[in-house]
Amino acid sequence: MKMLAFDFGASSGRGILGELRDNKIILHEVHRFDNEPVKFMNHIQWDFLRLVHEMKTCLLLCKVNHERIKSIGIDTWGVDYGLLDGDGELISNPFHYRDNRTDTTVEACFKSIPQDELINKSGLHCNRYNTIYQLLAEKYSASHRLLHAKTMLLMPDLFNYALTGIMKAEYTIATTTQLYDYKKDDWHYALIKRVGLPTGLFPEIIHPGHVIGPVKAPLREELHLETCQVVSVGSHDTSSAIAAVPALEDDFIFIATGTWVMVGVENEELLVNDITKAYELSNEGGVGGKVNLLKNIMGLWLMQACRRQWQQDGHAVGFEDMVKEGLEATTSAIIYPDDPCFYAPDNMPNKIKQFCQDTHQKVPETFGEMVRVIEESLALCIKHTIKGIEKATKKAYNTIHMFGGGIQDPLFCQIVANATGKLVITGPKEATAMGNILLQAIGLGEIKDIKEGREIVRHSIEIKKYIPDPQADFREKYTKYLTIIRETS
Ligand code: LRH
Repeated sequence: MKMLAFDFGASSGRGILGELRDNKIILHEVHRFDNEPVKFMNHIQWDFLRLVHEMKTCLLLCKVNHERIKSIGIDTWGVDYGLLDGDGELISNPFHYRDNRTDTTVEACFKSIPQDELINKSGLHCNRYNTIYQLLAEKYSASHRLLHAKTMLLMPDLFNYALTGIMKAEYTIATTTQLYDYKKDDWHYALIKRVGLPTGLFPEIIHPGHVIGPVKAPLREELHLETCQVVSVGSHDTSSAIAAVPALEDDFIFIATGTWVMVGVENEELLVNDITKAYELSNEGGVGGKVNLLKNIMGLWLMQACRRQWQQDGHAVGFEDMVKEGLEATTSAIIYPDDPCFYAPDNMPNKIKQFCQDTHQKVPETFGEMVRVIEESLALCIKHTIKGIEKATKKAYNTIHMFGGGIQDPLFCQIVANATGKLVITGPKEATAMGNILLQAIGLGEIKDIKEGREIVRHSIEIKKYIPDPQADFREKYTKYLTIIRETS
């Protein structure tokens, strides 16, 4: 019997079967699908029913292949949610965090609670996409969805509900809302009241490794499934991925790479001070009782959005071509990857060119130069964030563990090693699915804890090392990066 991980990312999703055998974790991808948001009437929303359909397709594929599933775990990207009415029906498709409805609600929120106090209370940097600002957008919207809403379920909780009919809020994903109270391990009801949101919306919080309940009977009958339990994992994809870091040591820097790049460390508890605020660090719920101190950086989204634009312009360019061209190119230009101008999906190459022009730099012209600008700027942002983390935690870290889809780009891994001057250890590529499976195994009592899980990962994957190239000198570029962030913020 195997465990099934559903890992929904912001551009694609996967259903992956996993099993533990001979102290190894073995994964088998059953189904991969696109997760394309839909722009309709000026808003960007997720096609939730399509995603449920993909989940059912995956379960049917398992059936056809005679796979027996003992449990299912679901993880997704952070912050987004669906609202359910009193009958438990979904009121609308969930909105995409890149939708522009939070353009004004961040400032509106700070009128109820000053930014600094909000950070102190929630432990999170005020990212414009956090759930709190999205819920405030609901409150001010003429659609009055909040008036009809009885329950808010974050995306993984919504999928768990679709499978089991049970409404719970998993801890790691709840912490991405900016409405969670670390002191009480509960929703921050005082904060919720203070910003004028209904306190009844928020379901009971559960932790990773908790058996939520069986797949509900009608769905089992529809799909001819045997009884199978749904287990809460690190429902926030970042937290599941960190569970699968093949680290021996307790103190390491992690870099989760994908649409977003998350750079951080695992701490025992919440850490909020002037340094964490200056470096825009957030405390997000981790697995095994940890709190991840990290910065969410715009990430490979910049590459994905460039590629989309180039394809629309008639160039059949794939990621491998981009990496190849980047290897051969050089650039002196640098962007601040987290600049708000790069947030929305429209014409990314033009926006990057505009940024370089506005900051009086040489504008990248070729695909290769563009790739260099993106990857070197991301690496400099990572370097800066690590400096902030080291100052905030008063620790020095020697090793970086890098995992997720971005490690398929050796150019990026080497640039990160060169820019930070630290050893970069890569793997696993499918860290999120692996962490998801490990947390199911913990929930089912098959392995003891995260430490044991990480040892299993070490036995199971090929680890690659990138040593900083002593010839690569990023000092001048880092000074330029610091000037750019000063001038553009
Ligand atoms: C990465 C991620 C990140 C942010 C974003 C919206 O997948 O979860 O941590 O919350 O999605």
